[in-house]
Amino acid sequence: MGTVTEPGVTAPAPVAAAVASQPQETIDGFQMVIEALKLNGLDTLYGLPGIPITDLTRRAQAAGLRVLAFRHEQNAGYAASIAGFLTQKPGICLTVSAPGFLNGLNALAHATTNCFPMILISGSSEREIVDLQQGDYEEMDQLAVAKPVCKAAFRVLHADDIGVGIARAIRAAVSGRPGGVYLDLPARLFAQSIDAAAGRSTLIKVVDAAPKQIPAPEAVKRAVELLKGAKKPLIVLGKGAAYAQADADVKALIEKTGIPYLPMSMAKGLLPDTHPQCASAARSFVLPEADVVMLIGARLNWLLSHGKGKTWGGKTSKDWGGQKFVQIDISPQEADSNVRIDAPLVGDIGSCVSALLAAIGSGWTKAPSDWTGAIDERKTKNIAKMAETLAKDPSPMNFHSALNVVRDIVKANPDAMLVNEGANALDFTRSIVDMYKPRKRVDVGTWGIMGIGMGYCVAAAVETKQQVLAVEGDSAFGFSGMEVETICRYNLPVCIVVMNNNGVYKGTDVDPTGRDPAPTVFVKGARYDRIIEAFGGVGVNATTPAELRAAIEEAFRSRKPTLINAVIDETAGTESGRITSLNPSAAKKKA
Ligand SMILES: Cc1ncc(C[n+]2csc(CCOP(=O)(O)OP(=O)(O)O)c2C)c(N)n1
Ligand SMILES: [Mg+2]
Repeated sequence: MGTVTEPGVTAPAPVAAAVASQPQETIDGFQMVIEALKLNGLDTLYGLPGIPITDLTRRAQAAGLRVLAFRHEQNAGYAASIAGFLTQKPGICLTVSAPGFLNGLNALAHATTNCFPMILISGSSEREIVDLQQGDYEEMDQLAVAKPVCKAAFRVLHADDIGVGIARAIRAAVSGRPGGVYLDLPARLFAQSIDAAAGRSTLIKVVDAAPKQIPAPEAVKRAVELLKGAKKPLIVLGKGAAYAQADADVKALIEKTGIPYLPMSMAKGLLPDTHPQCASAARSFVLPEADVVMLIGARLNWLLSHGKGKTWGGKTSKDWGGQKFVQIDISPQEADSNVRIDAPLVGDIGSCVSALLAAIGSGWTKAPSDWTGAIDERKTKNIAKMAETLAKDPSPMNFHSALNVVRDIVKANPDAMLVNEGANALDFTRSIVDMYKPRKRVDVGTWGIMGIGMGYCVAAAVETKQQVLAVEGDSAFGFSGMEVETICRYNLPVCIVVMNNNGVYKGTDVDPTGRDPAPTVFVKGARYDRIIEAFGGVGVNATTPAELRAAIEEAFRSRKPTLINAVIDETAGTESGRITSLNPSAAKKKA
């Protein structure tokens, strides 16, 4: 290489002809990918090596990128997806071809469904062989398979198109409504050598990847008019509002209008859950009672009962309540997806909220006090009831007595990241554990998916550098449990609490024939804490709230990878947690 860049030093003179015939400095596909990512500030890869991307992981690490190598691609993918949510930059997941790609695909679909920016980069086999279906090593038409579950999918065949490929993937992932993007990089691409200067000149540093989208003034006016006439207004904050990082303006809008608000699960903490206008503790009162509801980055999907039915004061499950809706969303197609949206406000959440703030000005009459007073009354009653339940100290521990400990710890450590999955372990944590700061709670999201746990823990620790606390159902933990090795290997400050009730929802089911364990139960009295000990982490078995508290506090103090097996009464949970009614058999029983 030295002969090329410094011909005067190494090439003997006089040899003009020889110099001209020397090879020029070249750059290969691997290096182009690395430089394209770096140029765009994408400095962390979540992946799993193998043909054809092993050298990409090695060389990326050598080039100063952070490479987090997982034990299963699904977990790397979930890590990338939540990195996208936390940073507004696409999280990158890197996998091998066919099986590795398919393992990562679940996370790509999850990112798209949850509107998280993510790029799944998978190596793939030789196009000519794949397209003739001649049986290549790990043969699969990955681009075609990825398309239905992602926002956009691209394949790059020539090294001098890598810059464009990565720029397109970045723009697709973060602009408008964010989502998952697939980038197919065939093995042969990595080995291509092209002229270095010419190659580098094709790289693109993406300018303004997620341009602001300013709402139309008449749409702002329409929304303000609707809010102005409301007697019982309500704001619903979705995880889109958390993603937007418009925290100060969202807070100002809520406080200026005096409108009570409900945070969806991952919007908890956007304002502290203890905020006087937070209506979480009176959810079942405010939804049917409200007359005007403003959705900020929240979709009227199943998590909000589709905006209709009994939850919203409708007489039957299909009936609409009497609410009028304002909906702030970046996608113009979101409005009217489930019920009529009277005032759609299309734009990015930051721009929409600041436009509303400007339109409202200073003379706004706050939400009527008979409405806010009625909410406060319900809240006070429900909070007192909950305090009573939390104060109990049953033996064995139940979800409440264990989560009372988690609640105190999160209150004392508001910067810690909380990862949460399970059924009862999820629902009870969401309602019991108050959050105090934005984007500190990450969980199962739109699909109620199991398996995000350890991937989220890794990314939360890597991206935020904060202590991570994971509250995991014992079933939920099983989906990604092997990544405790990853957590130990990178020595991440992650404390995992496995809420061990011996099974899915409960540990009490039996096989009526007496032959096998019931499908919902696991080995009784399992010691999940011993898993992490195999990798040098700290394992603790906690049977009382006091033991649980001491163990979490020590984990936070030491910042050592820790897994606490919290022994929970196996009779304490309910079928499917809070969503029993979605169970076909449960519904039949009721009828
Ligand atoms: C990928 C995936 N598979 C299966 C399910 C169905 N499911 C919902 S909750 C759950 C596990 C609940 O058990 P656990 O995590 O132990 O929580 P618990 O209710 O016992 O606290 C399962 C398997 C799912 N949501 N996602
Ligand atoms: Mg369980």
